[in-house]
Amino acid sequence: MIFKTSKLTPCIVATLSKPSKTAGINLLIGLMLLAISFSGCTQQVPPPPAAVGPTPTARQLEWHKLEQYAFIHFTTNTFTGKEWGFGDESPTVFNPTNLDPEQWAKTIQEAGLKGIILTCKHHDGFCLWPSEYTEHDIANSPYKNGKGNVVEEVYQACKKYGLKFGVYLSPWDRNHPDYGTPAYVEYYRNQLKELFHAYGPVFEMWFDGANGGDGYYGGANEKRKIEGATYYDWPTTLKMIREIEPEVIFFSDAGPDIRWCGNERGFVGETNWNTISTDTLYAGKPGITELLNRGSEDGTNWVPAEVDVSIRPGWFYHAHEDDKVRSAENLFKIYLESVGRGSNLLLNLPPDRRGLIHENDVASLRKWKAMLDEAFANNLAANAPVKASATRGEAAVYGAQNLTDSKPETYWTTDDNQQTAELLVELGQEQTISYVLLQEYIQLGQRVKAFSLEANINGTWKKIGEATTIGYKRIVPVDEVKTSQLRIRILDSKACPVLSNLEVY
Ligand code: FUL
Repeated sequence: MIFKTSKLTPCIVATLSKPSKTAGINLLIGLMLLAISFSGCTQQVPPPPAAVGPTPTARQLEWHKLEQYAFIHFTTNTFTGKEWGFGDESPTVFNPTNLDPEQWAKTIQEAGLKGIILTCKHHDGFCLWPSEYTEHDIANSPYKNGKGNVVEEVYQACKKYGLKFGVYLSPWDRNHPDYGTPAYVEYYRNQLKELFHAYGPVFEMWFDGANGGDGYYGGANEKRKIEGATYYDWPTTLKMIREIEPEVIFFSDAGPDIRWCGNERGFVGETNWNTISTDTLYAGKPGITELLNRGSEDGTNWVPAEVDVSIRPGWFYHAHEDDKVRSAENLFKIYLESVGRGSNLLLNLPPDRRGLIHENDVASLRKWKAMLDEAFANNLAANAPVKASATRGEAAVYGAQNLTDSKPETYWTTDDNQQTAELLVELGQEQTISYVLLQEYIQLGQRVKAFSLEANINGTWKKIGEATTIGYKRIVPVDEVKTSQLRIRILDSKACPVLSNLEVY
């Protein structure tokens, strides 16, 4: 493979130079253009590659950048020991003795997580804010003598610690007498309006397809089945919310903005396409977990996966699980298999009966953060020279140097007909490497299907890692080696590869 450097640099300088505010610089640019035209520089920089398949919306792009944030499961279940409250729990059981959402926010912020999604209402129907539309809420609890509002407190704590705020409002409501009828959908929409008018911006709204059937339902104590595909009339509900909060990201199994990863164990597929075809999907549809976990290469919609997982076996706090908190090592593995495979991580941290994130959870989070900071402290490829076997139009604007310039808006790409290529990275001196991080310029679609990584060990290229898809981000743990040269081989791609970033640790 021959590694070429660009021969069009002067033309590109002229093409890329922005008009300057100062006359002196204007004159300089004028002189350069004149010199270039005299030197016979006639070659044109080719236009960027056309997008391939679906591409992310602006709000999805912003969501990708968050990478990881926290889930908070907190309700009457915390006090009854249940995971799914039946809906007949008295609001009087909700009585945290030392509730401190600022402790949650501080812990979460220090762990490097970027936001909180709060269970404003779980399946039991109990509302953490005083809702105008039900008596099954915090106003009828002893907390602050019925004057409390946990949603408000969490919202304010998020603001204070620079975190995004998100809403989980369970569609399945085992308390409400009207559940299963159109009147309940009206109730659900009223509550959404209540929340979205009171709090904003809301970065994400989370709703799931869980429906176990039986419940209290205002005393009926019976099983109620709904038609998952149609009952909630989601398009109308989502349109209503978007009018109040245009930038909100909607999560559900099937999107529309982001999808479930198909399990609650903390990983997305080794192959992870951001695309699926949503036309036949709906939240709670049986038999779709594998599809959600991997996405589909030829999917017609950009619906990236979110990995939701709890730091404990349950979603809610149970004292008997205090010694079952995930270790920092386990959280690190989850990070690599979620964020490291191009998904976002939604890590659940359930507050205890005091209303605090338990000491054991805090200790694990701190250790995990320290592990992440250590593993990804020193990017050995920052500003490293990179040569590509091919560059689009041989133009520097598309050159491999863009991979190590720390600018997410620049990228390396090849001519359209090229679906394989190689990149040679000079690390300068022998370095021990453990991880290679790659990012595609997903504004032009997800492309790469397979790649391998090789290290030059005493003049011989040794394969140290391989993976399939890249997407927003891919972190490949490689066989630890000492090397000064790394080779990235793009083995297959839907169309010409377009990569924006390369880091080595
Ligand atoms: C599921 C729910 O049934 C669980 O209780 C939990 O809230 C989890 C995040 O989503 O669908």
